[in-house]
Amino acid sequence: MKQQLEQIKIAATEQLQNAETIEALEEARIKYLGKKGELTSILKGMGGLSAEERPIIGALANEVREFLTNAIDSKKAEMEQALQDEKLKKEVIDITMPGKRSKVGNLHPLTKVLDEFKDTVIGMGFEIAEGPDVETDYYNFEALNIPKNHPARDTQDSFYVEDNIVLRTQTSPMQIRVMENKKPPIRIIAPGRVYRSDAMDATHSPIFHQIEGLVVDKGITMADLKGTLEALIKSIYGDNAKCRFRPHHFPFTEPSVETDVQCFNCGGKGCSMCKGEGWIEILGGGMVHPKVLANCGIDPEVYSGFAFGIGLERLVMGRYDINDIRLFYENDVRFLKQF
Ligand code: 2NM
Repeated sequence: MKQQLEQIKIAATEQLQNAETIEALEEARIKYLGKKGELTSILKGMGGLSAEERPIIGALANEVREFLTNAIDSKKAEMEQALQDEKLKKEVIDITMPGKRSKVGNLHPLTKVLDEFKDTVIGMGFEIAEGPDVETDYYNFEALNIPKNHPARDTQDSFYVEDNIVLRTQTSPMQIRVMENKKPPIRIIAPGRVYRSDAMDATHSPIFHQIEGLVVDKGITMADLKGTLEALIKSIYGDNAKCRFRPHHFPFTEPSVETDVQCFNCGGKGCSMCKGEGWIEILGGGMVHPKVLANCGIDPEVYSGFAFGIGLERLVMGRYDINDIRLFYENDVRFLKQF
């Protein structure tokens, strides 16, 4: 038995020396020290030894077990340390390397141009008024002097939620609310989504954005309207931009105008962008109809005002040479990241 133990010690030592992985070490541990291991079975067989032999073999067996246990543990610790060192070496961080720039998005072109527009009019003393997309018939039509038989009121042209509830077709209902609640002087713009039952194509969308402006005070005239709109157009298209005013009709303004900007593509000569006209229509406006002022409790004998409305999409399309309105709503990053 003594010989057996010494052989185990030699064989185990050799196996440990050859072990190159933690798994191989574990294998050796099981082989010699495990429940069914070689050393363990010798210890189990000690019952058959004589009283003199038992303590001697027992001591030797313990010594071998301790020797192997220590050898395995220390080799295992060495291997773990080596693995850890290697890992640390591999994972070393080179702090001099350039950082990875994370991809940040950018503002939607509609938002960008609207923000610029807001900055400009805030500089002119306007405030921003925002309100609900869902309106009553009264605020969307009646208060604005839009007659009962007007085509805009038709269910063919507007989206009705219920009999008297409609998705706003312009942002002017917001201006009615402001006029009802605030005494002049009033200087506001009302930007936001508007809804019209149009078929989608390259230049039409049932949902688009409008910016409407409103100024009410004593002594406001057509000259204020022209001066303000000209200043706005120059802020959008540059100081050399030329504009012209043509007579028009809106139910809520009298007199009313449509305003064109000289084609920024051809300089007025006529091209595909302005369809040979030399001018591009960009906004409508006029002097607020006395009935509209009266509807809001503002005395038209004392006060007067002007208002205007601009389609945001049309503005941005002209500015960035975008030829299809649908691009705004598709959220294709290839489009969005260009601005
Ligand atoms: C336009 C054109 C002309 C307009 C009128 C009003 C209000 F509320 F004062 F009556 N707000 N906006 C107006 C006038 C809007 O959009 C093309």
